[in-house]
Amino acid sequence: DSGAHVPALVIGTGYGGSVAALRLAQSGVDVHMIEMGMAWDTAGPDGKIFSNTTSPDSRSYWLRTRTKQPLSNFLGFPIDKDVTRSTGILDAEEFSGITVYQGRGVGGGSLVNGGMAVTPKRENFGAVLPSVDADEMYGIYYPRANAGLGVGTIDPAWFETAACYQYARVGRKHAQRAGFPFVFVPTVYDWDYMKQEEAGTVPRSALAGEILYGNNYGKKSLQKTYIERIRATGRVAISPLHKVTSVAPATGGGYTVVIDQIDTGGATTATKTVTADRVFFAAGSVGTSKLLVKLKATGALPGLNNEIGKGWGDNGNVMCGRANHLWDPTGSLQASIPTGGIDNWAAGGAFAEVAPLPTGIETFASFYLSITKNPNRAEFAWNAATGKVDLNWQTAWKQPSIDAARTIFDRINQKEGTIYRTDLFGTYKIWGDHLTYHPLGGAVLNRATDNYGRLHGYSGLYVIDGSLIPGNTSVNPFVTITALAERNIEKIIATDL
Ligand code: FAE
Repeated sequence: DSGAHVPALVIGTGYGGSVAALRLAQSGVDVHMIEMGMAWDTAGPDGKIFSNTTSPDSRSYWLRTRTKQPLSNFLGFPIDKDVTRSTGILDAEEFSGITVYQGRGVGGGSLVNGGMAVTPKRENFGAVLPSVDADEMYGIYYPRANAGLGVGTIDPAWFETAACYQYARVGRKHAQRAGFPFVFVPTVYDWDYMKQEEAGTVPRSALAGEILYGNNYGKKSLQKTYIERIRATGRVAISPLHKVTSVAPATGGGYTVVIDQIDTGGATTATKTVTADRVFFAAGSVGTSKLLVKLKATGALPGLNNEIGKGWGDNGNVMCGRANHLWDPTGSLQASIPTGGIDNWAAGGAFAEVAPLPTGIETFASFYLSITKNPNRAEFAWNAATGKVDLNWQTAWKQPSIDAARTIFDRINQKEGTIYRTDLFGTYKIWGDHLTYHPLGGAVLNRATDNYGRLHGYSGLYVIDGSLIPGNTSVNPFVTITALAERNIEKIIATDL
């Protein structure tokens, strides 16, 4: 309520925010979490909380009148369709040179993501977070994060026979024939549930293609892990459909936080002001960066340093498809949770996940999301004329990612005598180089903040999400975001409270 005072306010309910809220509450601190998206705890008219990938409705996109699917075309035809504008689950946020996909709602990105839960190889960690003690991370915080998230690996015997992973077995065969190691990718899917999905004894979610607009059953999103434990503490209030617009020092100590309550059409219905002793920025790389850049430029937090908004990267995301021969079908039933990848990081700077194309029909296509070593970094800046924050990423900056991905797929195509698909991202376009699922950076650890996420210039203000990570993690990022948050909040609780 307006006028309230809270000891700790957390902006956002994704990985960083959930770790912060849980550990603060467990140490006896009352916490209020503010989330701009919906609660996602109530079934719609079809009896399900989330809408299906093949029939997106008002629940699917964040304030859009038309879907903006990552794969925009199929066999040359555009596949986007009109939807009712609402505070849906997937935000396709457009900046000048890149579309950044993000989850909206209680659970943040865990609501929409592929569930791939990957710890970087230790030899790569020095480049991921150079100022962080690797022994501590691999000895304590990565294990803690993996346990808290419920990470598990597919039963290798089941993988060999399950029809829904034929696409992954074909991906493995092609990788290995070209001389690349294929590795299983751990996930947060409930593998016993998926076995039952395949057996037809439970309602399907991964096997019904559910992913981008939410997963109704088998995926352990944060709602089923950290947030369930947060609720059990009884010390945390969560306010969905509330958006933080300002944080500024309060007279008499602490911070004044301004919050817009919005309706499902996106309109502001009330503006509330609360004070908080401590504020944790966990609005995601884009959300936190946009807030901090605006607050620094407009005079609410003028003492933030010049690293704010800098060091942003796309984790080198690039997608592509290959056209297989008719003797290499990838299956009409494809599990939406990828479970294997091709590792050419050391030699070629690319880690390619073998991804599903869950269209329900045989496509003879292999599809991949590659994470690549891309050195380009963009910067967020306040645009006084529009009253918005811009990002100066350029489309051409994906070229190093394309080059890295080609170290894998040119060789596979040569070996198999196959070609790239050109119909998935437009007409005659091979590379999905217009987007990222993995925004990282903008308030980088040990630059915009100290080595534990304390913002320089303001005691009691912290960053605890993907904006701390300088642009690249060599694998999918959420385990690293969670582990870093576990490390930082432990130090903050021990020394600041
Ligand atoms: P995040 O989870 O984005 O949470 C931030 C929250 O803050 C969101 O709920 C926002 O709605 C909320 N928020 C933003 N601004 C405000 C504001 N002003 N006031 C109140 N609330 C606000 O941040 N990663 C993997 O590791 N494996 C995968 O398989 C994978 N697949 C992905 C697939 C898709 C389609 C997408 C979009 C992402 C995927 N990711 C994956 C990335 C992963 O979900 C992402 O790195 C994390 O969710 C980022 O965590 P944060 O805590 O930084």
